[in-house]
Order: sequence, then C-alpha cells, then structure tokens
Amino acid sequence: MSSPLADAPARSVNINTVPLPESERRALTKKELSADHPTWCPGCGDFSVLALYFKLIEKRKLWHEKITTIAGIGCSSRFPYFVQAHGAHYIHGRALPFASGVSLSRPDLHVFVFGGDGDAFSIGGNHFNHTARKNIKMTYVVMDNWVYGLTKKQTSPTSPPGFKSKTDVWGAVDQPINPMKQAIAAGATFVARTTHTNPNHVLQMMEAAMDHDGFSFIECLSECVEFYEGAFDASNPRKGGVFNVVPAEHDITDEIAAYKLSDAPFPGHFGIFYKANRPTKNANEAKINSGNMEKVKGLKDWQILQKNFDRLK
Ligand SMILES: Cc1ncc(C[n+]2csc(CCOP(=O)(O)OP(=O)(O)O)c2C)c(N)n1
Ligand code: SF4
Ligand SMILES: [Mg+2]
Repeated sequence: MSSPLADAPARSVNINTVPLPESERRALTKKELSADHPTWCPGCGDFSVLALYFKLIEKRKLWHEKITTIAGIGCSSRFPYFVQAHGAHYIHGRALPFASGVSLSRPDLHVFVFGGDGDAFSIGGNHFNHTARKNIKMTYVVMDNWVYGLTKKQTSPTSPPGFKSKTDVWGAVDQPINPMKQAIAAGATFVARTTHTNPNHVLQMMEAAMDHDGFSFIECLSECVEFYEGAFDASNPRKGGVFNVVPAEHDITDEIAAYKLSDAPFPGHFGIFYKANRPTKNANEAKINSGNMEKVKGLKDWQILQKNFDRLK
C-alpha cells in the first residue's frame, strides 16, 4: 500500500530554517513567507497590508520561529492563512485572548494580530479594552473597512451614519465608535493610524509599533472594494483627497492632546497619536514568577504541589 503522502506535492527544504548562527542567516523573502494565494477580491485593501507585513519581516530580519501571526474571523482575519509562519486563524472576536496567552508564555516572540473592525470592536470589543488596559505586549493591526466584508455587507461599529447595509436598509442610525479614542481611553500604550493607500506610511507605523514594549494598536484603513467602494477617497490624494500627517507640534505623550486629535472629522490625521511607557503585564508577571520560583528553589515538582495543597487545607 502506498503512503498517504505519496501524492502530496514535494516541498523543498528551506535551508534558512536550519538554526545557523544569526549572523549567517539571511532575511526571509516574500516567496518564503507566502503560504497560499490570498482569496481576497481583486483591489481589496488587505493585499497591501499583507505585502507590507512581508516587507517588515524581511526588513527587520525576523525568522519564522520568532514571529506569530494571529487573527479572528473575517476577510481581514484570513491573514494568517497567507503567511508561511506560525500562527492561528482563531474564533471571531477572540484573537486577542489567544494572542495574550502566546505573548505571556513566549516573551521571545513578536506577536502580531490582524483583524477587522467587526472582529475588534463588535464581538471582540471587550477583549480589545482589556488587552489594552493590561498592556500585553503585541502589535494589533485593525484593518478598518467600515463594514462586515466576509458576511457581505452588514453595518459595523465603525460604519458612518447613513451607511446603507443589509442590517440598516434605510441607513445606519447609530453613533460609530472612534477606534483611536477607544484605544486611548482603554489604556493602549501605542496608538497610531494609517491607510493601505500609503505603503511607506503603513510600514513605518508597523515598525514603530513592533518596537514598542507594550500593547501597540494601529488602525489601518483598508478599503472593501466590494461592499464599501470609495469609503476612504477623501484620505487618498490620488482620488482627490488629502493625507494629513500628525502635526509636528503634537506631543505624543499627551493623552488629552491625542484624544483631541482623534476628534478631527474624516479624513483626520495619520501617524502616531499616543505613546506611553507603562510596565507590561508580561514584565509584571515575570517578576511575580521569578519571586515565587526563588521561594521553591531546590524543591521537586511534587513537593511544590504538596505545599500548594497544604496551603489550601
Ligand atoms: C461567533 C461568531 N459570530 C458571528 C460570526 C459571523 N461573522 C464572521 S466574520 C463577521 C464580521 C466580519 O467583519 P470584520 O471583522 O469587520 O472583518 P472584514 O470581513 O470586514 O474584514 C461576522 C459577523 C462568526 N463567524 N462567529
Ligand atoms: S469582501 Fe471586501 S473586505 Fe472582503 S475580500 Fe472582498 S473587498 Fe476585501
Ligand atoms: Mg470590516
């Protein structure tokens, strides 16, 4: 009987994954990072975010075993499928708790989370707030298209009033959330805004976010050409719009100023709005763990367990 793998296409061994000394390893190429052919609609803004993620990995010489790519459910959340690296396409709205576990248990990894506005602010809204306030180290890129794309045009928490969708046939009436204000108020320590139509800017924001020690959040406008075409034209100079960067005099450590900057009507500003240094949950927990490990030094596992049981008596 032939092996069940006999018909599988042969895969070449990637010599770059062999643990060579870091100095001898070269950067991963886009070819090595691409997993599947992305199934997004032609022209979808998500393509550009993926291309820039590949560029980031190549530029910063991140290797497969040093990164993880996590997402929930949605068109944007298909992201990890298309990246040849460790990661998970998880449950709708639950990418952040999963990513938190990875981040806290593997501080040596760069944890990147990608997803949509529905995933982040609707079903995952509570997780967004708590991950931000706990300042768990990871980079979260919300690919905001102001609509539920995967499920074919329902109103999302960022859809503007008047937007006609399958859930608001006469036009949306609810006040949309402002992702920047939400992130600042929740306690995110890095808050930035960019748009898929400006590749250099997206890369610049991703690099700055990755270098931040804490929960870094980026709202990246990413047009859904199928269900909300032209939504972001006013922010795209090629479509007659304006791309305004954060004013040079803005103090990114000033929370109130960042909040006020977030209030500007669309297209608003692009760049880093807020950045603060606050201990991460990763660092706080590591401190507690090392203190406790000191207390049980020299004990066998069963003795540590016994001590715990004795304490419960
Ligand atoms: C628990 C659960 N509820 C609802 C859904 C259906 N669902 C899948 S994706 C999605 C919203 C997608 O919108 P968004 O997060 O903005 O991503 P996009 O497709 O726009 O990139 C919904 C409601 C689901 N998969 N699981
Ligand atoms: S439906 Fe919209 S968000 Fe989804 S792949 Fe198509 S263009 Fe992109
Ligand atoms: Mg969406």
